[in-house]
Amino acid sequence: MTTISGFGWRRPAATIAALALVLSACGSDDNGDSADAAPDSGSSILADVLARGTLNCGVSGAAVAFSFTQADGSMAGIDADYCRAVAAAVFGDASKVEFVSLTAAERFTAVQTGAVDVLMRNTTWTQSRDSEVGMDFGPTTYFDGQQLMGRASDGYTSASQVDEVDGAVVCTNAGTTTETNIAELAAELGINITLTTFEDYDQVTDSFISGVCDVITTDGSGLVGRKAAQEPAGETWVIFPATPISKEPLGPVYPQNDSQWADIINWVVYATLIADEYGVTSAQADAAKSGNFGAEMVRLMGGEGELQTKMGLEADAFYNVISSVGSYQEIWDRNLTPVGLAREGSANALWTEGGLMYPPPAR
Ligand SMILES: N[C@@H](CCC(=O)N[C@@H](CS)C(=O)NCC(=O)O)C(=O)O
Repeated sequence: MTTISGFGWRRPAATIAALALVLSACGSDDNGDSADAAPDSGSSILADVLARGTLNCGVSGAAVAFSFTQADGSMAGIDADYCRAVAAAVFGDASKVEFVSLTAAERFTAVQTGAVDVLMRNTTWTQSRDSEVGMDFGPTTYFDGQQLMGRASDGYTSASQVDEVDGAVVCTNAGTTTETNIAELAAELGINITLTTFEDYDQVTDSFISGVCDVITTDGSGLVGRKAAQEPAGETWVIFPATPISKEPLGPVYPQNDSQWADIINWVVYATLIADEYGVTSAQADAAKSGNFGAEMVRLMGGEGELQTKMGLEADAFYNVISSVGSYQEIWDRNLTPVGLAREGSANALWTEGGLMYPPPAR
């Protein structure tokens, strides 16, 4: 049998107050279908964002390498950089982002109510979230998969299998695909685990370090990040099984039924991938605009045949994205390489290199 218990820890009220609304109490509802205040389907989020002068971008703030609040208060990570990329496209200024820190369980309400214009918070695209919750999903920015992490001193190795956690206290955060995946798998394998959920992943790793949790589980990238940041000296944390137990395609989420806004978010992501296809870096954005990398990059950078104005942006919107935030590879190198996440040979490689990253053509 799988038992589930929840801890009532919440983020400081000040963080949430920035939303200027009361977000739902959390629980473990993966679908987040408690909100019914979907934005007017006729509204233009782009017009609202331009009038406001900043992009409200939902992030975690506690997800190492994805969106992690630095000592100086700035936000670092691949998700944070995609917030900046959208701001660069909309305003020509990557700094015009208001980062809104959200727990996993809070995030969907924030999208549904329009408290954030876009959510970049290691969020998995699932059928229930896409169809039932009043949200739309953009292109995957990181193909992930769920794994577990235990202590080598408890006998876990990188070759360990999930049935080895029989009898263990397994911890994760509430409101995630993670908790439903592991509960379902434990039942299928016929093993007994005590599944304990916390509001925030800081609580999960703290409880792992203190010994309350025998094993923790989340997206593999999150485990790699936490291991890099928090593994105590003299202890070895082991990630297993080698093949993840689930598919976790992570990417942007935005309020549904605003086609223009969806196009903008989607093509910001594609622009970083197309630049990557041509090997164009931020330092080469001017050369790309001048034609050194061919006609598709000229269009994308705002030159002849540009298509950005058709989606309500300035012609040089994606030039601003690439010159200030960079290509997908540069975003990867800045955020994911330092914690040891390798792109080569993974699903996150370009399609030309055996991966799944396949942006549509800019024409
Ligand atoms: N991808 C999964 C899990 C997302 C998730 O919450 N991941 C953890 C581990 S990387 C996290 O973001 N922790 C940071 C936090 O709780 O703020 C989902 O969409 O449900």
